[in-house]
Amino acid sequence: MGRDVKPPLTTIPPHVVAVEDYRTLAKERLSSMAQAYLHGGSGDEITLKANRQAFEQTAIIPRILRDLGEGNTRLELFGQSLAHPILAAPTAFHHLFHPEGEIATARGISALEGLMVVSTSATETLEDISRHCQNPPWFQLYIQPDKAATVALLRRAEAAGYHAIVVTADAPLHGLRNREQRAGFQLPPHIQPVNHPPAPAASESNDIFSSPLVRQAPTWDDLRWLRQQTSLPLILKGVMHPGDGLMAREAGMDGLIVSNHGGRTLDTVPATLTVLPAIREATGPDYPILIDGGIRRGSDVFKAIALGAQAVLVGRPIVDGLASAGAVGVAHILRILHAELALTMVFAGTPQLQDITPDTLQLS
Ligand code: FNR
Ligand code: LAC
Repeated sequence: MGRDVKPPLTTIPPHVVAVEDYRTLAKERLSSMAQAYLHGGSGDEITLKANRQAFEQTAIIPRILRDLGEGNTRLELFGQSLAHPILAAPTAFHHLFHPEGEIATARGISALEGLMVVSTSATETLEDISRHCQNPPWFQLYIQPDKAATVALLRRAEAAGYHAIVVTADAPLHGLRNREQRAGFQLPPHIQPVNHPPAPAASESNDIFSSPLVRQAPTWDDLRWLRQQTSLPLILKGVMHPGDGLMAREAGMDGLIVSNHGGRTLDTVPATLTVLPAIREATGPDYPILIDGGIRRGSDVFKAIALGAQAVLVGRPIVDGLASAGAVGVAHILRILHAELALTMVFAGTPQLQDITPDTLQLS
C-alpha cells in the first residue's frame, strides 16, 4: 500500500546483465502481494533455498585444449528440434505481472527460439498463446476432477497445435504459503484462469482430507486413463522419488520432470539436483528427463545436464523478465541463460550437450 510501483521498462539498461538483476527490476514493479506469490515458497522456504544451494555447491572441473569447432547447444526433444535446452516452466496468471500477460511471454520466448510450457492457469486462452509461439508449445495439464473437463482441455490443446502435455502431479493443493499469507495475497478479481472450470472452493474446515481437492486428487489410475486419451507425448511433472520415475515409465509417460514445484508445495523436500542422479539411474540411460527449480545461471543448466537431464525449465526468472519489461525482458532472460550456457561449455571443453557428462563435475 502506498508504495510506488514502477511501470514496465521498454528497453533494457546496460547494467542489467544477469538473471539476478531482473529480480530487482521485477520487485520494483510488483505489488508486495504479487512479489510474495512470485518469489515465495512454502513454509520456511527451506526447499526454495536448497534448490539454489545445490547448484552453488556443485563445482565444474574444466577440460582444456579441446576442439570446440563444432560447438552448439542444439538438441532434439520429443521430435522437436530446439536451439537450446532452456524451456519456460509453466507459471500461472501472467496478467498479474504484466498487462500483456502470456502473449508477451510467448513473444519473448519465441524471439530466442525457446519453448513455452503453458500453464493450465494461464490468463489468456491457450489458443491465443499458441498463435504467438514460434515453436509449438507444450500444455501443462492439471487433471480435473471431471474427466470430461480434462478431455475437453486436451482436445483444445491438440487442436491449437500444442506439441506435448505436461501433467503436473505434485500440487493437489496450494502449498502452505506463509509468505503469501503474511502479504495477504489474493488474486485480483479481473485476473482469472480463463481456460479451466473453476476449482472447487478450498475447504474452510481443518480436516484437509475432507477437502474435495484431496478426495478427487488424481492417482496413477488416472494417469493410465489419460494415456489412452491422447497420442501426444505425456511428460509427468513433479517426480522426486526414483520409484515414481519408474512408475511414470511403466504408466506409459514419455518422459518426466524432476521438480519440487520450485519449493512451493511441500517444504523440506530435497533440492531437485540432488535427487536427479537416482531418478536417472532408476529410469535408464535413454528415458527423457527434464528438471527445474533454482536454475539462475547457464552453469546451472550445465550441471543439470551433467547429472542426467536432457533439458531444464526456468520458472521465476521468466516471470521476473515479464514483470520487468514484458516480451523484451523475457527474451533477454533467455538470451542471458543461453549465452551463459554456451560460455560454460566453451570453458569446460564440452562443445555439445552430449559431451556434458558426470565427470565434468567435482562430485564430493
Ligand atoms: C509455478 N509453477 C507451476 N507449475 C505448474 O505445473 N503449473 C502452474 O500453474 C505453476 N504456476 C507457477 C506460478 C509461479 C508464479 C511459479 C513461480 C511457479 C512451478 C513451475 O512450473 C516450476 O516448477 C518452478 O517455478 C521451478 O522453479 P524456479 O525456476 O522458479 O526456481
Ligand atoms: C503455483 C501453482 C499455480 O505454484 O501451481 O502457484
